[in-house]
Amino acid sequence: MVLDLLRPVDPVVMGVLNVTPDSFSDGGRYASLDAAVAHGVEMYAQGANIVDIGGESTRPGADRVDAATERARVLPVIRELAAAGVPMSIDTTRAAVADAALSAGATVVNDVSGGLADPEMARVVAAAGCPWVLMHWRGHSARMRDLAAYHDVVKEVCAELRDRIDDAVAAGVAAEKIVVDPGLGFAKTPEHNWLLTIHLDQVIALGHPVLIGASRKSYLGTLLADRDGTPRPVDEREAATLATSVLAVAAGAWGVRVHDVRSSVDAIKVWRASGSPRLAR
Ligand code: PMM
Repeated sequence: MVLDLLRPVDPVVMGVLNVTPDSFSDGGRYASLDAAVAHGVEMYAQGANIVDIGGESTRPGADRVDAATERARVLPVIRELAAAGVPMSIDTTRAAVADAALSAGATVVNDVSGGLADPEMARVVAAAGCPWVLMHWRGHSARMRDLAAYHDVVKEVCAELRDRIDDAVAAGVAAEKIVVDPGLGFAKTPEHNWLLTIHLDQVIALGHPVLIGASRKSYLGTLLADRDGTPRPVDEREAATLATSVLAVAAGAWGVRVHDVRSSVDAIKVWRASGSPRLAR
């Protein structure tokens, strides 16, 4: 299953399930166990290849929660979704949370810090032998806005991702288990996000599957602002999100991380049916 996930015939759709009171788009919606499990099952039924479970908000400016709180949020959901046969990744920067989540039934670690936040993470992932999503990151959410300074954002993001890959491999993680993600919205201005989108080929040239997380992010709200300059609300960015999904997979991304699974799955099916080449991996 895990190897299939890393060598897909079709692009991978990762459905977002934040079990948090304060995530920017779905915060509070799936805070109860029943609601979270039902939503995970629903996304899987809609065609998600994997459901990404997060217990700590990474929205810009968010405060951290402690590890015990994060664990208590995600583990019951992971246990129930594992029993229901739903493949899951754990969205965490903490090795102890990742370790517990893998024991509870998650099979992939999605680390928005790319291994930087917790020096123990590489050891946990290497021991588990599981896929590891390394996202480009420069610091925790509270400081993120101050860290969005680049001379050449595409070159710097690629170089920093290369360092993350090299560190992971040096720590014993198999190179073929590594997925990279340019981290749209993380220490990035809207312009940085668009430059990374335009030059996605350079991220792909790192030689690893590339995951893109554009779903409902604030740069889409900025793009879609009304005549007064008021950003489009979070839950009205879906059409723009599915456009980003199609653009990402057409450019060669391995997968997309989205809140509304059905619309991206449908859009990717249209892209495939219209003669797009199979991913050559
Ligand atoms: N974005 C968020 C959280 N986790 N993980 C990866 N790999 N890539 C992302 O872009 C990403 C992520 C923030 O979005 P959310 O608050 O809606 O989960």
